[in-house]
Amino acid sequence: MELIFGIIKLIWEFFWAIFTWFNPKRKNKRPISFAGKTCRIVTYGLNGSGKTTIIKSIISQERLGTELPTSNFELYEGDLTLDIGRKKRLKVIFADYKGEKPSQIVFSDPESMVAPGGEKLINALFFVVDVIPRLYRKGTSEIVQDDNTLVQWLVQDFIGRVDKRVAEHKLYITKWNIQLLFSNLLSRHFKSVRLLINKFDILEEASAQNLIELKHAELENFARGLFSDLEQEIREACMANGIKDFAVEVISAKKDVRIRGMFTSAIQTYIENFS
Ligand SMILES: Nc1nc2c(ncn2[C@@H]2O[C@H](COP(=O)(O)OP(=O)(O)OP(=O)(O)O)[C@@H](O)[C@H]2O)c(=O)[nH]1
Ligand SMILES: [Mg+2]
Repeated sequence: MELIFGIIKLIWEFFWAIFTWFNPKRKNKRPISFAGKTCRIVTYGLNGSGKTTIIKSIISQERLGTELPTSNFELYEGDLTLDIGRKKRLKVIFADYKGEKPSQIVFSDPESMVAPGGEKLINALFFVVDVIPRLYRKGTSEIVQDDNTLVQWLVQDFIGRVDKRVAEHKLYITKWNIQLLFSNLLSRHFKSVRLLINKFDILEEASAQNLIELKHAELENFARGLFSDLEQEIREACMANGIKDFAVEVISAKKDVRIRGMFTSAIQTYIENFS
């Protein structure tokens, strides 16, 4: 039975190829067929930068408890419906490395990210940075959840605290770490890289309350400017490794701002492979 279906599929592909060859205008209308395909994404960034929040806001799904090869990372899996002209379903797997030791990402390859022969299957890499660290209530291990408290804390010494956090990211995501990461993830599947500047809502809130001198229209440039040298390092690494799809996005994972658009753009190259 499978053989018959295989032959029918081949015949169909053959005639479709001839049809589209003589009808270039119709070529773009061919349905995208990545049913059964899986997009694999790795997140990389300092602890507290928002990697898990970004993943959860994309897939809106609780953590899978089934595949945890080591304690270094967690895997999240989701079936997404994308609106790309027409609605399409896609499976996505995120490898969420805890932002403690860069070596974890290099030496720990979950099975679902590697083909049986050892070929890496990762399609995209998200670097995640932010402007404010995870805060704990004084003298406790209780995490501050209230965003207004975060805003108030940040504006007490806005430039000093933002600069300190940005410097931490730059110590964590160095030119050499980027190279190490790329050499570890590189394969014919690896096509897209993003630098995600997260927690933009904190800057927006500080500006809205007139707690900082930046106007709303200036905020995005300000956020990008903080990481411009990191952006350049990543861009150069992409060029050196033949990765054409690199972009910077200023987002707010917790508020689900620009997340879906960012994600759709980040997997566009992956989707095109199946067009
Ligand atoms: N205000 C605000 N807070 C955010 C945003 N994204 C994440 N957070 C908060 O930042 C903290 C850290 O987020 P996580 O998603 O746990 O960060 P992580 O990068 O996974 O951290 P590790 O697992 O320790 O590496 C949490 O308290 C989140 O609620 C955001 O866009 N805005
Ligand atoms: Mg996390």
